[in-house]
Amino acid sequence: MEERFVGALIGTFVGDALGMPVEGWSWSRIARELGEVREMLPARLGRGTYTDDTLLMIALAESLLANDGRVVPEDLVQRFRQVYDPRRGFGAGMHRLIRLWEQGVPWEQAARQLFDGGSYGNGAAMRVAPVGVLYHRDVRALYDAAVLQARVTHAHPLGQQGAALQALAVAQALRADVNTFSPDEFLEDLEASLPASAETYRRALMQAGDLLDRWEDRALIVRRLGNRSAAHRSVPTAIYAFLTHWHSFEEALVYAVSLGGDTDTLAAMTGAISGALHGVQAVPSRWWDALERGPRGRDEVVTLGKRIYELWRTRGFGNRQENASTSL
Ligand code: RVK
Ligand code: MG
Ligand code: MG
Repeated sequence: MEERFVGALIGTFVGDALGMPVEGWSWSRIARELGEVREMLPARLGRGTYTDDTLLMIALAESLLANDGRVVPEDLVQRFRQVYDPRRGFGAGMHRLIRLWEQGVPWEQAARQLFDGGSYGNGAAMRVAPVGVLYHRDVRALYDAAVLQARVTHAHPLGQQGAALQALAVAQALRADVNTFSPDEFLEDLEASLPASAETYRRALMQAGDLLDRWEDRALIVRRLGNRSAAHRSVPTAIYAFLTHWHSFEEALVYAVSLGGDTDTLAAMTGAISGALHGVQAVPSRWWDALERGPRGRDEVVTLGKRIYELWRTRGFGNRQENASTSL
């Protein structure tokens, strides 16, 4: 179990690092110029370095640990500000939020000022793995915690529901038995966990189910499920990449990157789910060796995963959050 907690966090990191060098490339350009991405490629900050996906996941994990497992929006704001580093490729919304927070704008108000009705980017989903593992035994509490951590940056319901769906997928993979795993059952259970309001995601998951044997037709998958940074056009895609390659952490990530577009985030989300199923030992050693170390590096992420596991084990997580909201 501890290896699977760590696997979800490290899975985010590995996917982020693997996908980042080709972020923004089309699937056809990746196919034409590289064939596939199966190795950690050279990158601006070095091979195996991560971007905002992992940095914000680390901040969320640290915040949960500092607050006894609860999501505390004001604490998250402080930690997001502390880790913010423009070299790590943040989304446009995040750059603006940092400035609004600096000006003293309260977090709920600041998040509503982004785009039209708040961001529906995948930024709240890409970082959510720590919530998925900590709350994996209580779907209601998990949903509320995932939504609350999303609201800090993503005021649009699609951004919040996407984060909740990704957390549900991580939790379900953590609970699954690899020996009896069934992609169809996984999808059915996931759909059943969604509230009625998450209609966009329910439809996307049904679509993903219909396409399970069509994964080699990348043009079709990208057209139907999406590969950009809108949450509803990437979270279902990441779940799809996991499901069509559920037997192998490596194959799932290589496939997620092969879809092009928001490759670091697609692979980070696929990696979190696959890592929760297979555990950290499923990370190929050549990828493991390449991962960035030092402050907030690989070994610290492992420690965070272990500490969240300890928190879950000793505190028996499953209690409802007091200040949670299901008003989507
Ligand atoms: C750079 C219209 C909207 C929207 C709305 C679009 C990093 C915008 C990570 C926006 C991830 C983008 C990604 C991402 C994480 C969102 N109307 N368009 N209401 N809401 N968008 O900026 O943290 O890569 O084009 O809030 O969610 O690796 O720029 O950032 O790939 O989605 O950024 O949303 O993104 P943001 P985020
Ligand atoms: Mg990124
Ligand atoms: Mg990205």
